[in-house]
Amino acid sequence: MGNLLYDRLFGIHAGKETPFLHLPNGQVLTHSDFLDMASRLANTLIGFELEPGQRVAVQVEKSPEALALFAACVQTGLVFLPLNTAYTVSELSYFIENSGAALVVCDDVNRAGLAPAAAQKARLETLNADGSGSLMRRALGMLPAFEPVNRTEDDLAAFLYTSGTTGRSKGAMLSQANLLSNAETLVREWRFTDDDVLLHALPIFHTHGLFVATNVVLASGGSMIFLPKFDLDEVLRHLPDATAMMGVPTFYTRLLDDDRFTGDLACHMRLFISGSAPMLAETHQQFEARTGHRILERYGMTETNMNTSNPYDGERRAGSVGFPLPGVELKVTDSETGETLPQGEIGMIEVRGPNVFQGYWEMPEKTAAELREDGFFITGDLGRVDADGYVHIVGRGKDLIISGGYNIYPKEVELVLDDQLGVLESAVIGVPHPDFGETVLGLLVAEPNKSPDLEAIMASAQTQLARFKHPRKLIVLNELPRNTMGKVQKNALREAYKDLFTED
Ligand code: MCA
Ligand code: AMP
Repeated sequence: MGNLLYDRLFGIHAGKETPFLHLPNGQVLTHSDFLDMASRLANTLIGFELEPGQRVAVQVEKSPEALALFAACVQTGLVFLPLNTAYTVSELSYFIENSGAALVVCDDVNRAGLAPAAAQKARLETLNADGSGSLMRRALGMLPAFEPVNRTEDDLAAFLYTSGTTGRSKGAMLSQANLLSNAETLVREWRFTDDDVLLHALPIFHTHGLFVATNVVLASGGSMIFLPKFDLDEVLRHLPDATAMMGVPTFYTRLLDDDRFTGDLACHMRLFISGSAPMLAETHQQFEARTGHRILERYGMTETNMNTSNPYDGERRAGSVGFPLPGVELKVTDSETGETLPQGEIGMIEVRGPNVFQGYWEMPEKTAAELREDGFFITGDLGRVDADGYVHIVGRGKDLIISGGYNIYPKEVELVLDDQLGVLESAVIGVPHPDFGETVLGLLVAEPNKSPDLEAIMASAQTQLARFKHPRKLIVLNELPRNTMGKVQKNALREAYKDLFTED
């Protein structure tokens, strides 16, 4: 039967002494070095007597070892569950519990905090940014060879948690075929080859940095300049050695805000790709004026990997996310009836294809609400298809904020704010922000004759919510605007505060 995902992403590089990871300290790991590391880890995982299909929850800093752990999970048939390093212990406890993870891997500094959550059922190992920790200590004593466990294409390879409108995160189940089909399509569409060197400054706990960036490089046999995070100085320093870069719009606006980012510095590059959040047409135009490059914008989701992309050869249209990828069907429907709308009209974007996930872990009702029986996934994004077939995202049917490429569901933040002393109710909205695109604004109504302590509220939010979800500002209002049905009019609030962070 074999293990196709392993074979096509990793196995094909066995024995290859060409570079895979260029690290900022000058060290280079070849494909062969990387596979040795992955195999040692695979032997370690098997030694823990884990069974294929069990989940491995991983909250660690970006490192070659962290990436090798993904490869080791594919090799052993374990389901890789990467988690944002910004998540608090309270958020992590939910993911560990909900996924029923059999193994939790975290940084040594978080070990004590996570021990109670893991204690019930999961084994706890550590992996630190420098590769130290209990997991690699064990792996170093293992053989650098491992025969991949048999898996079918429908077997699960990863869970990625994505928040929901009710405030409860859902585990999106991704199969081997979901990941592989998308990676191979993107290699072809974006013309990646083994000559490419990708400047990789994204986190590797989300679709963008892991399944788009890393898998595309693995499937094409190229290499990556593997930076721990987006640091402007480091990105500028390494740009001359790269051929391609992928990033969220914030990467591009930060580059444009710096005079050191010149046309000369970018002229040798083959490709700049943007996604995860809307890129302003203005950014697209400024980038072209500065560098002569038209950024290639694409559109995806955790549940679907990539759905659409601007063309490599044809016109890359500012403000558009391009065409459906080969194999992906896209339609625009009436949100109420589900009927397909005439071309050009705005409606709900739905997609179907080998990229679409298998459902939400142990949430059949939520799966049924978003994934139709005929295979179309209801994205929650509102869009239209123009006369030339380009897809435009014009808004969101879901109450979602995207800050610097990270998603925040207002409900989750509202639940925390509503709980605070002196707070009667709250509304959380996204407002424009010059650096992050959007940012979180919390609007509070006080209980009668109370004045909430805003500093204490922020401090309390810190213990419960990841930093990127924190309201950048809290404002106390007399009341929230409501429609005749009693529903809070978030559009009116967004309009009222739209200039809060963008006015000079
Ligand atoms: C960091 N902070 C943030 C964010 N990132 N706050 C809001 N939104 C954020 N995105 C916090 C920091 O903790 C810090 O807190 C303060 O804001 C300022 O940090 P700064 O140094 O400016 O931030 P940074 O560390 O430079 O990070 C900004 C970033 C990063 C480079 C834009 O957020 C990033 O790499 N984003 C990429 C996210 C991504 O990969 N998304 C893909 C999701 P304090 O002030 O307290 O120190 S996958 C997806 O969406 C789909 C599938 C798709 O289509 O790709
Ligand atoms: P996530 O849940 O992190 O996978 O985020 C997916 C969401 O990000 C999509 O549903 C869109 O709302 C948004 N998104 C991703 N790429 C783009 C893009 N190029 N333009 C606009 N929105 C995007």
